[in-house]
Amino acid sequence: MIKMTDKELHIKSIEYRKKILKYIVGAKAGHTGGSLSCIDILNVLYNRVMNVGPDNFKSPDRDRYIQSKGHCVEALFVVLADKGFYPESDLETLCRYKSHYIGHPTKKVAGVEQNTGALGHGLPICVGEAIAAKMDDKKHHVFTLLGDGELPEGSNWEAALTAAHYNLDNLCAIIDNNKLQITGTNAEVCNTDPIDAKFESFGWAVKQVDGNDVEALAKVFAQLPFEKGKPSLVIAHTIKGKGVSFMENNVKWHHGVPNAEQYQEAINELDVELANV
Ligand SMILES: Cc1ncc(C[n+]2csc(CCOP(=O)(O)OP(=O)(O)O)c2C)c(N)n1
Repeated sequence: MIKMTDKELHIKSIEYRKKILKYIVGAKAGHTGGSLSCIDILNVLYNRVMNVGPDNFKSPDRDRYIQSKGHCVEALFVVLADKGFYPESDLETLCRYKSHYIGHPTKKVAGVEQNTGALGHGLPICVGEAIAAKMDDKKHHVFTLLGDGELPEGSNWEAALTAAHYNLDNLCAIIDNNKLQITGTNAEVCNTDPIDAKFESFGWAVKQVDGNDVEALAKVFAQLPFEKGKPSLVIAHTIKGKGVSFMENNVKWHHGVPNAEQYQEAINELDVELANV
C-alpha cells in the first residue's frame, strides 16, 4: 500500500469534503455534518494506516474497517471510490432507485465489510473479528468508527467488556467525538461523559486526539496497540460540519442538504483552504 505524506493527506481531506458535498447535493439526501466530522479519520486510516484495498480485499490478512456510525456513509463511499473499489461515477446513483449506493453501508458495495446503520453493531462485530484473528494467529488489525451519540446503545458496553476480557489488542475503536447527535448535544440527549474513564474502567487503553488533524491522527495510530493485551480506544475530538463555516457545530446539518447557493459557498471555502495548503 502507498502511504501518503502529511501534506498529501491534508489535500485529500479537503478533496474528500468537496466530494461528500457534491454527492449529497446530487442525492438530495445525506448525513452532511457527521460525514464532514469523521472524514479525516477515514482518510488517515485508508491512506496511511491500514493495509486494505481492492487488490487484497479477499485476503484473510487484510486490515478490517467497519463503520459503525453507518449513517455517515458518504464519507466511506468517497474514500472507497478513491481507493479504486469502484468508479467514482457510481456515486452519481447515490440514493437513487435500484442503486446499491444507499444511505447506509451495504456489502453489495465493493469494499464494505459489513452492513451498518442500526447503531451499536460495529463494535460487537469487530470484537468477533478480532477474536477470530487471534484464534487464527493473524497479525492484521480491526478498526471501527463509532459516533459519540451512538454510545448509549447497550451493545457497545457488552462488546467493550468482552474485548478487554479477551485481551483484544488487535482491536482499535475510534469515537468521532463531535459532541452533537440528531436533535442536540450528547450532554442534553444522553450524557456519556467521561468516555475515557468509562472505557479505562472496562480495561481499555485510551488516547485522545484532535480528530480533524491528519498529522496528529497518524501519530496516534502509529502507537497501536496502546498497551499490550488491551483493546485501544481513540477519542477523536472533532467538529460536526468541519470545513464549512456555516455548518460547523450546528445540529441543523446532521442531515441537512445544502441548496445551490449554500453548496457554492461551501465549495468556495474549501477551495480557499486547498489553495492555502
Ligand atoms: C439503533 C438506532 N437507533 C437510532 C438511530 C437513528 N440515528 C441515526 S443517526 C443518530 C445519532 C447518532 O449520533 P452520532 O453517533 O453522534 O452521529 P454523528 O453526530 O457523528 O453524525 C441516531 C440516533 C439509528 N440509526 N439506529
